[in-house]
Amino acid sequence: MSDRNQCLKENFIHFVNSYDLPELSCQLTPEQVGLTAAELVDLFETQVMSRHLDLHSRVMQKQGQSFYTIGSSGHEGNAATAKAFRSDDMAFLHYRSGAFTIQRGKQVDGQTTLYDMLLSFAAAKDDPISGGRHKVLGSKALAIPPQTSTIASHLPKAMGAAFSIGLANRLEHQGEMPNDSVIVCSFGDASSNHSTAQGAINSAAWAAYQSIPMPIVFVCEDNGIGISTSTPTGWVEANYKDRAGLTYLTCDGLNLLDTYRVSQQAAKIAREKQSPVFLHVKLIRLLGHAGSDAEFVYRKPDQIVANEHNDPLLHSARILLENNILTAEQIVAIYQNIAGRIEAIANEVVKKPRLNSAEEVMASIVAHSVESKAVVVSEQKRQDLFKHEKHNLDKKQHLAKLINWTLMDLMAQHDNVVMLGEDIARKGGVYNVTTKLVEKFGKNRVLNTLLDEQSILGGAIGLAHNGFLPIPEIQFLAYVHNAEDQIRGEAATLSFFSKGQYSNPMVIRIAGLAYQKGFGGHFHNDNSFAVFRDIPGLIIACPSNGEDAVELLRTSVKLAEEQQRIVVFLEPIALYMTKDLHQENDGLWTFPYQAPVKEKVENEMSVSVTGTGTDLCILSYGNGYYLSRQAEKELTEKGINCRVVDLRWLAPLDETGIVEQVSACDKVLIVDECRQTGSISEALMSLIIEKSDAKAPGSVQRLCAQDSFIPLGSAAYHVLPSKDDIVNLASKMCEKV
Ligand SMILES: Cc1ncc(C[n+]2csc(CCOP(=O)(O)OP(=O)(O)O)c2C)c(N)n1
Ligand SMILES: [Mg+2]
Repeated sequence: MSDRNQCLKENFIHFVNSYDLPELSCQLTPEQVGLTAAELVDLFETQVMSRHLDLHSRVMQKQGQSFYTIGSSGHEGNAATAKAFRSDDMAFLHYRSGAFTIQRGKQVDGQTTLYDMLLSFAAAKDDPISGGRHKVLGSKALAIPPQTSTIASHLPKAMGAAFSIGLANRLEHQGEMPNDSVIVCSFGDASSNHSTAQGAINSAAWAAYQSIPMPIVFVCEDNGIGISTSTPTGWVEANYKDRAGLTYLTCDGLNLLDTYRVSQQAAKIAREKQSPVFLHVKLIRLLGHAGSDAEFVYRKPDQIVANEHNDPLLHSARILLENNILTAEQIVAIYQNIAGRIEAIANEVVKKPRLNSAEEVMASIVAHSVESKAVVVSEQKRQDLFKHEKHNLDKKQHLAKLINWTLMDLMAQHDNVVMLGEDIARKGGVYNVTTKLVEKFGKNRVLNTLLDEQSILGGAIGLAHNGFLPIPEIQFLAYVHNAEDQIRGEAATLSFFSKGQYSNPMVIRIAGLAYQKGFGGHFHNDNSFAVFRDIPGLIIACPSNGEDAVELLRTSVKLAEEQQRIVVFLEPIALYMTKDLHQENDGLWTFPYQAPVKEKVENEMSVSVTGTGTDLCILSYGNGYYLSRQAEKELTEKGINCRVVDLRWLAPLDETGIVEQVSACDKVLIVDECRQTGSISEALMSLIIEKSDAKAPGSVQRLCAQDSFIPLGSAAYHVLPSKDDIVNLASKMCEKV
């Protein structure tokens, strides 16, 4: 087929000049929807700008100057949606929201939105939102956090952000978002089927059904197709029209007046009733899915031509002509002038430098540091807080209790900390780790969520957008996998794609790893956290004992707060209630609770070491460390002098500390309770080979779990490293069998 870019560009002028314009779906006048003539012209200009950005980005791509041409053509009516919202209503946008972004740019003084967007198209370093890292729609000044192009993955955080507005009001929290703001988020019709979209919309409705404020408008931009797959006629409406807790509105997205009218209604319901709205906007997609998409493969030529004749810009031209606001000549002049203007800006931006070193690219993986807002809690207040434990506070405790007390203190020190998860409130979690927190801090700070990990993690991102410091909990490690993209694709990339302007700090508590007695199966004993290990910037902490847990959890919250980091705090379930190390009642795995002190700890993310032996260095963490400590005793009795290193921080590894310990010993045994494949043992092996003095062959060995899932009951121990396995292998390595 002929170059549709060029056809679309020229046809507009031809159709306007010949008054060959599509029928309007309704006979609204600008006055009826509250728009002046000037405002309507302004919206039309926005549409034209968005269109020429699309058209020109394809020209740029052909010249090797633009790298991602997914556009907004057919969706330009979202200019009117933008106008129906305030510029401080945070917007999480679909990738076809060029016109929305431009229109919002006009609502805020001093913006150079076209220039900025073209910088982004050209991947120029000066692109103010991503610094040349991606073509993303976004702007800090416009309250548009940038989105990745993973469809629907931004809906859970939009839901969380909406929830955070009501929460901030209830807690009198001074956040980033005004108390009376609403959240707007948009997505496509095919995306509305995604479990992530379904989950987020369901969560919003679930909250609204219980009268929990949820000021959000879900804008479904329904162009009837997802890449090449048609959405069944009427499906979106049938699917969303009668959902409990959700108001369904619909409009003709090709008609600016109707879109503005209904978008205003949607914004009003969300703002005044604080309840969620599903705004179903019916429109079309022009120019294929993206520049690389050969639309003629799945759409007949006459369909393509008919679609182009239904161009929303032609609808707008008709409205302007019918209402005697502009003449055809004036419309064409606007169209051509804007084309020239965009070309001129594009010619400037392509001269701008791009990122040209790994250092530059990676500079925004971690956001900027901020001042801590932690308060010192008075002794009196602490006594009140721990009143129910006053007879136990000076006794040694196991891991679960010490985590619980640490959380108690942290919540008192940081009034923006909010915990959320399944069964964490009244029940106190499956293992009582969050027990009593809801009694002390109330149900607005310790939230029982619905059963949806995507909503828990995405919800946490949304809370963080509004200045909260969330501590979401995932009940079992295996249950993070259905929602991992919220960490991997969303939370972890936000700073990267926003040049550090947006961040979503949080500490994600996850109960996990194996060795649970009496509670089996691979879901409850999942021994793999490989999914987190390669996420740039992510921190992973894993305490093996209560004393370390206190320190690690405090440091995790500090890193989240001051460095805006995302921390995964992995809690070994099997050690929660463990009290003894070598024999019953020795109490060696219980520890005293130290009240928080303000002083800074020096090397906060370091390994810890037990023993000074030089025959063998055992590197381990979590349950493996506990077993290694048991083995250490037997090894010592056999005359093998070892030291046992607890990694504690699994990402980033304390490389210097590890190399120092390894270098002091003849042999190294890595004890890893996770699978041989994909476990941290692989990284440790590489580290030792790359960075420590060469060791003789065989002097560095791994003892890992088998590449198996964990079965029920005692069968589990066949695939997990045991104390005896450690003793046997270490003895063999040290030739003292
Ligand atoms: C999770 C995920 N799966 C698949 C894709 C690939 N993909 C990108 S856009 C798209 C179609 C989306 O269609 P729709 O939601 O209707 O939006 P439209 O492009 O039509 O505006 C698909 C399948 C993706 N980006 N993310
Ligand atoms: Mg679509």
